[in-house]
Amino acid sequence: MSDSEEDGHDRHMKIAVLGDGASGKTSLAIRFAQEAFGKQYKQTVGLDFFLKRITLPGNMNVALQVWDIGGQTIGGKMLDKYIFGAQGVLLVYDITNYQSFENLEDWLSIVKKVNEESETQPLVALVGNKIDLEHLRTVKADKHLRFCQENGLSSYFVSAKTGDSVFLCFQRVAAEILGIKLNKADMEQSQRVVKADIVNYSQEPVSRTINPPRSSMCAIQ
Ligand code: G3D
Ligand code: MG
Repeated sequence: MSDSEEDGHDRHMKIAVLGDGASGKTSLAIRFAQEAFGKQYKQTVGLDFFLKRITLPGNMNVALQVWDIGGQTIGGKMLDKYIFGAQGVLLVYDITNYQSFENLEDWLSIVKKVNEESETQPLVALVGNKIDLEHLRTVKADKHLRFCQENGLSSYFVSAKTGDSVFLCFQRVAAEILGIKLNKADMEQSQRVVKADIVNYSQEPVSRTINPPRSSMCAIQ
């Protein structure tokens, strides 16, 4: 990376991935950051985050810090810290598991509560995962869309397993947060080109991080 890019166009961003256990949060984070669908990856305990750089139009380099909630459930003690300061929140449910969709109200209300006193609200996106299992779908797309409309959420359907729309989802969320418009060509390209560096967080100067994580809570992937 050249000096000018460092100076002018680098952004850091925290994205928190929330939702019921087994909805595919860890799989999505791994698919995005490491371009893999993990067999060897264990059930998340505690909290992990992934850092990945992407480039948006205008040569904007964005380091996305993706926080994977791990085994936290609604009401978990660490949730507030985990959500706090995120510019983006992905609310993930499993399209084959109706309960995971019903619980979104609760997940969303936690996000609202955490941000009650802050001036800026995070961008929240609704992510229906496991679209490779369309034949097992129990949450109709119009329910998903209505929930988005009612709550002002961006809408995505993805599959961590096949990788369908995963990069696109993170890319569009980042672009929306930064107010960058993606054209069709940008989005089509992102469907094909999914290569980017995985950045080791410890090499990143803390001063450039918008929301430095409490390192004691984090496992670096
Ligand atoms: P979580 O982090 O939200 O708890 P995981 O969810 O990422 O651990 O995924 C839970 C299970 O769903 C895993 O299956 C994982 O392989 C599967 N899964 C995640 N995303 C997808 C997807 O897009 N399609 C399909 N078909 N399965 C997915 P196991 O069997 O390991 O429990
Ligand atoms: Mg997990």
